[in-house]
Amino acid sequence: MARQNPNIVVTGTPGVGKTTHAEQLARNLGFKHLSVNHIVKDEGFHEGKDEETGSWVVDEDKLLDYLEAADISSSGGNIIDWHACDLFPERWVDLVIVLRCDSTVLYDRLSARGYKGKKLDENMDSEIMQVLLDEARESYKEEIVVELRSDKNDDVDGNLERIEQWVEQWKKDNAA
Ligand code: DAT
Repeated sequence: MARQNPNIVVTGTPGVGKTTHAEQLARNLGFKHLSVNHIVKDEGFHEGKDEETGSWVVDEDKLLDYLEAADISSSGGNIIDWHACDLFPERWVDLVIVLRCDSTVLYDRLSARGYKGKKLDENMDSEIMQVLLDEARESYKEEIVVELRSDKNDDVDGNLERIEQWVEQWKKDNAA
């Protein structure tokens, strides 16, 4: 059966505002917020932390099995929040939001979070080189990938409004 609500991936470099957007979107829309970071940690879908970067080494097969079992594809109404997106099958995904942030703003956010050294440098490079945007464009159809700015609080309000309007339209277009 076709899903009644769209599934939305919110992606971008750490610190761009994925959690901020995903939490509010889920609340406003009555959707489920799937924080992949939390799932990986809580369910132990990792092989420890990378020594140099301090990031989890994720067991993607276990993660995908878990999401598959959660019936994402047919249930709909999920906001999947992660700093990667290429592993989610296209058939699960209706919209991919790639959040972008000015590099000086991101530097301050990541420093405030305690990132330093290689972990800080790698994430800064990733944002400057638009790695996540390219990954999203390579993995999904062009028309479902949307790049949004997340520098200021006002950006969040505008982005939420825009995404919520898109959801309304999706529901009209996909009404049974
Ligand atoms: P992510 O989940 O992508 O790692 P986050 O939502 O935890 O990012 O945000 C990181 C920090 O930046 C957090 O303190 C909230 C703040 N922030 C995020 N988006 C913002 C925005 N558009 N304007 C101002 N602050 C923002």
